[in-house]
Amino acid sequence: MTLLDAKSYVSEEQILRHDWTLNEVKELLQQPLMDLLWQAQLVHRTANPGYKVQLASLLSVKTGGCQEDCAYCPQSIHNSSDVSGQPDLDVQPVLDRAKAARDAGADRFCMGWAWREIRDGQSFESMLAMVRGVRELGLEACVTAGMLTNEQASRLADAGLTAYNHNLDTSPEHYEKIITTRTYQERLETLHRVRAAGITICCGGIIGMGESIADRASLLRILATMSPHPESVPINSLVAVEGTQLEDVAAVDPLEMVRMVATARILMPFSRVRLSAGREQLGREGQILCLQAGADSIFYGDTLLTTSNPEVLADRELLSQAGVKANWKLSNS
Ligand code: SAM
Ligand code: DTB
Ligand code: SF4
Repeated sequence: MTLLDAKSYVSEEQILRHDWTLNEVKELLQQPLMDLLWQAQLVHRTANPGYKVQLASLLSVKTGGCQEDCAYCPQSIHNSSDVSGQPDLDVQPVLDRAKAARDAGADRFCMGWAWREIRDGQSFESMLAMVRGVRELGLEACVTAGMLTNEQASRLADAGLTAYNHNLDTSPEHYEKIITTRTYQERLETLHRVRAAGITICCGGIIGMGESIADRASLLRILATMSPHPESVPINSLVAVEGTQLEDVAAVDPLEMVRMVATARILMPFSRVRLSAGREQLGREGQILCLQAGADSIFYGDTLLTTSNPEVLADRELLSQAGVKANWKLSNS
């Protein structure tokens, strides 16, 4: 065992818990940064040896025109930045994009539909065909498309869906300031349906929407007391898009993202913590600190759903500067 082997300090049994209290989470979030980073490192290196970062590519299949009133979202019809106008993508172009993402080194392909809920019919049949096609390419497949029924969840599971993304976004206390057309409880019920169908859960939130530290802790506590933990936890920082209700909200300090990622890592040691929207505002050092704090996935490709994300070459450079392994290295080193 080497001097730097974290296993000499903590064991797997010690770090996996589902009974976190709000105060514990608040204390973790607010402790001196160096202590937080040290603790996150110990947990991360114990739970996820090898420091591998998963590259996930994202594609918006159905863009804009969404009935929900999420204050942050450019795809909501309630916001003046509604970005509708493009027709929904067909199955083959989506699979072509998935193949291109795989060839560039991604091993997860995430597809988004700006819907309040999935409806049965041609669009859902296409979604199932996309999931099957993405899986046949050897990629993990993730879908985010709002609420769903038990039957839809089980058909998605049969199609081979790896994960369903449905975020809680913020704390229950802050939630009504952000979304009024769908309740927190409905979100939790959707997550239960996904879990019951045997699909893994991708569930996280957004910081920088005017919430307090207690709100952040409250969101993290809800995620970390789920049993099992969500397998995937996206941490977004608000991309303040013109025309949305949150367009004028000031950008979060990059260290706030570092704290959020580190705390998520400590609370959910074995989950994939995804450094998601808002990386362009973080800068190189901010992103590297997030990777050090335990983020082990990024969205890879120059567009998220409707907003921009760092260029592929910039991300390869970033990971190599951080000394972190990702798939593209296999074919490029
Ligand atoms: N309509 C589906 C839903 O909300 O369940 C799926 C798509 S929705 C765009 C997926 C997630 O993207 C949201 O839950 C939110 O967390 C995140 N998101 C959307 N707009 C964002 C923004 N401007 N900044 C940061 N995250 C954002
Ligand atoms: C998640 O939590 N973040 C991604 C993914 N899940 C679907 C989406 C971020 C969207 C950012 C705003 C946009 O590009 O429209
Ligand atoms: Fe619709 Fe999802 Fe955007 Fe909310 S976040 S407005 S549900 S697309």
